[in-house]
Amino acid sequence: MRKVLCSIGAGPYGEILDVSGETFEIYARRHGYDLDVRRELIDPTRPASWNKIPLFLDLLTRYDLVVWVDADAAIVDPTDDIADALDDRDLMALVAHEYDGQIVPNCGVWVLRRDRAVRRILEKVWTHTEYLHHEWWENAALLVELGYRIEPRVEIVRRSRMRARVRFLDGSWNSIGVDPAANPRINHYPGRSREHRLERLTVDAKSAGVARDGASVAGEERIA
Ligand SMILES: [Mn+2]
Repeated sequence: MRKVLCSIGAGPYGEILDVSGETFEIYARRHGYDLDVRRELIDPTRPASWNKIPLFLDLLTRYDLVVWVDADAAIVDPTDDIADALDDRDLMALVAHEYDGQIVPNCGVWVLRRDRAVRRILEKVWTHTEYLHHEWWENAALLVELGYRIEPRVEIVRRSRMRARVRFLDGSWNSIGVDPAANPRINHYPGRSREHRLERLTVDAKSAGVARDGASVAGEERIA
């Protein structure tokens, strides 16, 4: 199976990706992924977050499995391959975060299998220009395509064949501040300042590097 781990960090996100990307390299090497890390937007007419969609459409012509990790996220525990969390029937995988009485699938970590239905939903997501500048960007469009409404709160309102084929992953694969995992595999910092992200990702990258080398990490370098 041809697998690729991808991310985009353009402009001010380049510096963030420099840090998180170290952890992507460790993971890719360990689990036999190609690494496709972009420094430029594919469609600069759209907000950065949307650019993962054309990247997926391109990569899915060459790879059987695409794993996306946001530039503002670090793989802190590379022990397991996220691909192993999918059953044969699963076409995509996401973490759904629980907060404010809602359960919200999040595109910060997104696994996609090569399949016509996956290509179709990506193409439909791309057409939702009403969410171009929504605070959740393409994540809002994906939710709608998966049968959710997003206003006034996120909830399922329609049946969706694709939703039935989405594997909702353990929260450790996309641990965020409002819904933190006890033992994160990926730490993600949505909506945080550049300074906060750089600071936390730097600590994460250090601990990921140490985990690779099998050495112990000094207590003060760890985030509790
Ligand atoms: Mn993010």
